[in-house]
Amino acid sequence: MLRIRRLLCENLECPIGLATANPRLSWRLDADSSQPPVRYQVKVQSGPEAAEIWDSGVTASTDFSVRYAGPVIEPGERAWWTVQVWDGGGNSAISEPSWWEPGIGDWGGSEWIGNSYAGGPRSTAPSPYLRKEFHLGSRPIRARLYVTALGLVEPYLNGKRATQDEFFPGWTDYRTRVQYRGYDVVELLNEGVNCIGAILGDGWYCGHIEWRDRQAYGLQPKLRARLMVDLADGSSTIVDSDGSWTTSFGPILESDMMHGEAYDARRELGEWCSSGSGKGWVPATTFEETVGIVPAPGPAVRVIQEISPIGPPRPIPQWPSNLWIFDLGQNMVGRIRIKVKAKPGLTIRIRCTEVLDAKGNLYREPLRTARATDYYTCKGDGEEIWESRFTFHGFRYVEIMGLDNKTEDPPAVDTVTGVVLHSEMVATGGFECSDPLVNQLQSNIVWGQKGNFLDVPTDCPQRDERLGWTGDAQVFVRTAAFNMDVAGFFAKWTQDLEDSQGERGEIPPVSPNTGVVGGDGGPGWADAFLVCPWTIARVYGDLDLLRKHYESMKAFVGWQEQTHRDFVRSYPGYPGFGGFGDWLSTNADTPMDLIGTAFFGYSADLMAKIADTLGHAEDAARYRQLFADIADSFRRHYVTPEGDLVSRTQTSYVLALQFGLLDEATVPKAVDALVHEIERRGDHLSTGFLGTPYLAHVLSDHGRPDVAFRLLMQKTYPSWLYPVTQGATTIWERWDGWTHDKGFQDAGMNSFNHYAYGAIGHWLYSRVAGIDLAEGDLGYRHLEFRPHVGGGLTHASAWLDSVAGRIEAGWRVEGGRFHYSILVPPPSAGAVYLPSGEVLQVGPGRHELECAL
Ligand code: RAM
Repeated sequence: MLRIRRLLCENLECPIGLATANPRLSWRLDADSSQPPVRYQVKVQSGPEAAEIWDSGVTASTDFSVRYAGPVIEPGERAWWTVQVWDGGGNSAISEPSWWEPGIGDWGGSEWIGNSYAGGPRSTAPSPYLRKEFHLGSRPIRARLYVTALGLVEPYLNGKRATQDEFFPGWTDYRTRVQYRGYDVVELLNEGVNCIGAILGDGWYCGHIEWRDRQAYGLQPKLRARLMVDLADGSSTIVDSDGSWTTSFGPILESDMMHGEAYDARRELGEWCSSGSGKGWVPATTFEETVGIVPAPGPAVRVIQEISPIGPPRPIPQWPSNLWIFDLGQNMVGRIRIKVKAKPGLTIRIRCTEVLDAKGNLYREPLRTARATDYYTCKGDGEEIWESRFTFHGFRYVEIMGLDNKTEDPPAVDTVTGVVLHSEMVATGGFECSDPLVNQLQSNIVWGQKGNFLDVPTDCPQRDERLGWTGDAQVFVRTAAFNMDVAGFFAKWTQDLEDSQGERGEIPPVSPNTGVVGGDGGPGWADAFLVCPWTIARVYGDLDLLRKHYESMKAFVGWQEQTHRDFVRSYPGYPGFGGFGDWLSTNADTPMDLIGTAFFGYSADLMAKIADTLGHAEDAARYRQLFADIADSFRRHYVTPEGDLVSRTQTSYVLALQFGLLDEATVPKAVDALVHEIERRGDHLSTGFLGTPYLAHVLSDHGRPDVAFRLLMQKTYPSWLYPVTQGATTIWERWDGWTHDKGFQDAGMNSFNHYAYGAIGHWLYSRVAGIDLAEGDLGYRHLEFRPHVGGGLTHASAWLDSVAGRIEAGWRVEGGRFHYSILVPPPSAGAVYLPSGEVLQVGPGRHELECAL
């Protein structure tokens, strides 16, 4: 049986607003036969029942995508499409219809509008409300709201939210571009008087970002909107944001991403977005802005799930009323919803942290200047349910102040709910094994991803930072692409990277650029500009991202070509940034220039592969030569005549081996030296952000999976499982964020939700369970199954809904024999590297294999 699921248009489900008139339409197959797809046909119509406007024709191909090449679709018109697929066994399936709509290029008479009051760099302003009434002469039959904001916006029509998107329109460098989306809002409109409204928030645009004052990009939030309505009488109406709108402040006294939201329910505006309301509102202010408005290429942020406290709250006795601490049992990112009953005018203070201190109080120091505090002032008219709108926190523990419950009468468990928010990404993979601590590690990795993929990939979600740190993202992207479908998410962020590129080609340490942390990000950070899109292209088989950014990627390598000295990067006096080194390594400093040169080699190698993939043979040859020159230089500078490295840190060996910088004779020596260095530390790693992601790979790929497993199963720090043994539910920034002997690490930098070290997830999927892409493969057509047994595990398995279809790999050890069950999707084939050393070629379908151990 063949079934088609998930129809995507440019990585999005049913988008309204696209940057191209010829979008790439793609589909995913479920197949329980092993017959590969052999033909497809995509048909596009102007309505579910309407005439056909384009037909790809029956195309002999195993591809899962095609670029639309039909007539131009006009804004507001919906192109409906279906795909039919035939497999080699004569089965065929037709998809359910899906659709897309182009956006608008022309924002007509709409203007940027907002409230004139902006607060200052250190004083916040309330969140403005905006509204306008308009009349529709007959029944609306089609209506689209195109909307964006500098800041954040929650758009309304006739008192109802026009979308469930959150933190919209996300974070871009607002000096360059801001994203918009279109929404189908016909159901929200009616004949006669209607009202359009919006609530604006500061967001990344003018609230606090990182550790700086407010107003990094602009002074106050602004709305831009176009509502286009077709009516039953054949006429149409456009409602633009302009000076005819009115504005007022309401209950949101302040809302800041770092500091929290203050809401006075007594100031609620009632039915502010319905006809006849809005008395006393003042005209909106119009603003001139030059920012480019572009369709959002990635998924929207949504409420994804809710978490209830694991038990009744614990009191912290205090006069005049107790504090109550709720434990959600999971470190999470999002909002706090409260349900309270209190006197009018009573203010509830809601604070949160990731961890508690030794006395059981909130441990707030690691938040640095982020107050992460919400205030809710009650109306006092019965049960009140509230959650913030424009702020998010990273937390497990929630402290409520203001309730007058006595110690023996705690507030109900459902006084607090954790509302999890992140960019909407479908779960595509899972890993599970016989060790509960490793399973918890996998869960922590996934929660690190949930917590830090809120429109941009951030280092951490809680303290006054939350930046798109390039290094962190590049080490984690491969793991992320196992756990969830991140194609759209990284397509968007790759654009952010390009936007932040400097004139000389350099890529900064954070993106979007905040204007402060600019310049060159240095080795292992700036390289995200190659690593991320290359990873996305490999995993999703989509070359468009590479094509789109190819010239800018070349410019990035060009900058390194201009600044090296004898192919060494980050030498003393280097004109760029020497780098952050092997950030947060443990008593093991790897020289900057060694790291720099290794990453320069990696860049050249990636660029050669990218050029090859895109068919730019000359470029590819040039980059291959560059790689050879760098590797040669690396050997001259960093390999001793005896064949050891001049720097004997684990990271030095790991980078040299991982990036293929050593000659054949040196490789075994480097592996031995690496193992020796690990054993010298009692089977502990000393690697930081740059060495850790490759450490286990290097060991298992050079015949020492045993050592990799010893590191994986290590329970004393530094190790992956140490935090797990301490009850961690997310990945910590530091191996020793908290230890029995020393307590908490330096509060100046001690996040408990930092996904970087979660990059071990890639190894769990690809070297423990064994699912990986073969070298040179795009989109899981050529698989490699490389299961490794060790660590006392008796079974391990993983699944992946790849673009080629479902892949599974699971093993168990029984009576000294290794049993391996794998599923290869219909269009793919693979090689299985059994632990016995045997290599088998497999085709589509389920295979049960076994060997002696
Ligand atoms: C820290 C960030 C991030 C890291 C940089 C170098 O402040 O949290 O994880 O990439 O520094």
